[in-house]
Amino acid sequence: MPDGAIAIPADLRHDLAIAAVRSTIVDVPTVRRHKLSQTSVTAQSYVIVEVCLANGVTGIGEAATLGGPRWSEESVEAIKANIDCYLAPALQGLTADRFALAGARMDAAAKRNTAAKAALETALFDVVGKTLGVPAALLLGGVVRERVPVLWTLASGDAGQEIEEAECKLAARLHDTFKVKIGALAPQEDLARLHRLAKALEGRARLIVDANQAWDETTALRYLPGVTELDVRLVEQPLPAWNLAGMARVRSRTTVPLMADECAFSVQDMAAVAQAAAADVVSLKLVKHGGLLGLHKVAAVAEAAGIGLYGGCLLESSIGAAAHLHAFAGLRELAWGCEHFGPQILTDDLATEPLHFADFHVHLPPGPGIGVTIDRDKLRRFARQ
Ligand code: MUC
Ligand code: MG
Repeated sequence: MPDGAIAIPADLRHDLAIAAVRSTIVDVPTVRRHKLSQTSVTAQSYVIVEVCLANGVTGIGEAATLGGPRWSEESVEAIKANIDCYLAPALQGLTADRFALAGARMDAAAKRNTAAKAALETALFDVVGKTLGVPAALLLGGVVRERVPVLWTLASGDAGQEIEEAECKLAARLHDTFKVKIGALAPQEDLARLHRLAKALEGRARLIVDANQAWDETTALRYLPGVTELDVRLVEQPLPAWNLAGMARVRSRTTVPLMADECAFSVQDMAAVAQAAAADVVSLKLVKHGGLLGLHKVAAVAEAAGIGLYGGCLLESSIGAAAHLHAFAGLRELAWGCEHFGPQILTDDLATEPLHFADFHVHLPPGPGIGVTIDRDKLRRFARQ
């Protein structure tokens, strides 16, 4: 038995031996163009990771991207190459239950590459959960919540279309909070667009905005008072990720809470955001924190600094969204809800059973592991040739 291994029954240790790792790039169309300040997509590309054990059980994970290497530096082509050439080989000889050791081995094999690492760690939690018959959330410490309020993102850039879309989501009781992507238009155009949305939805829905790093400090100080007047509840990453001092100065001069997204990947990043007093809330995402364990560590650093928690996404399919819900399930607080609308913006689902959205919440999928199963026909259909 490897040194330091805990004494689990020999047959289970054999069962949990990692036999193979497979990675597949998939491209799934979206129902409409999704525009951010620095990219725009009409399809979502993921790397689906499968970890196969000696006992024949397979676990799944998903690495999401948004517009190739434009939201962050990872692209599906690079994610697949680094999984196949560096990260999967680093797991050789391990049993799938060695989550923390797997993370250490992957960190030794590759710097950052957090989306790739998160997909592999998710697959480990999924395959161990499916082998033991327990949910991943239980392996992480147990479930505090079985459902999370979930918002929808308005990102066509056309206020008329966005009002119509929001009305449909409200009528279906799917979403009553909307995140508006700003920064692709000139600030005054975005403010006019926000004004139309706020007026149309007044009293029936809440708005937050995400500039995806598009504004500089002067622009933020000039236009945030107008955003605040429209009762926008949260402003996400208005400044570039490197500018924590600027975020802190903007935060000290406006009343709307700021949320850290692209500036908060590692626990060290989170500590720096706290140290700089640069944000009131942080967006938690597996693609940033390298896995479920890393997400919980970043959440702990934020909690220690009195920074609120928000369940972020990168337009994951039901596979990646389920993984997030298992990570979010055990957080003591998740005061700002989540944004896992991804399965609904895709034209098709990669899981055999789509996630359950009802009463403005998304529900933790029941069942072992991450609670969902890959639909092999869809995996073949959307696999990149
Ligand atoms: C981001 O920056 O938040 C999350 C929702 C969305 O529309 O874009 C993503 C990325
Ligand atoms: Mg964001």
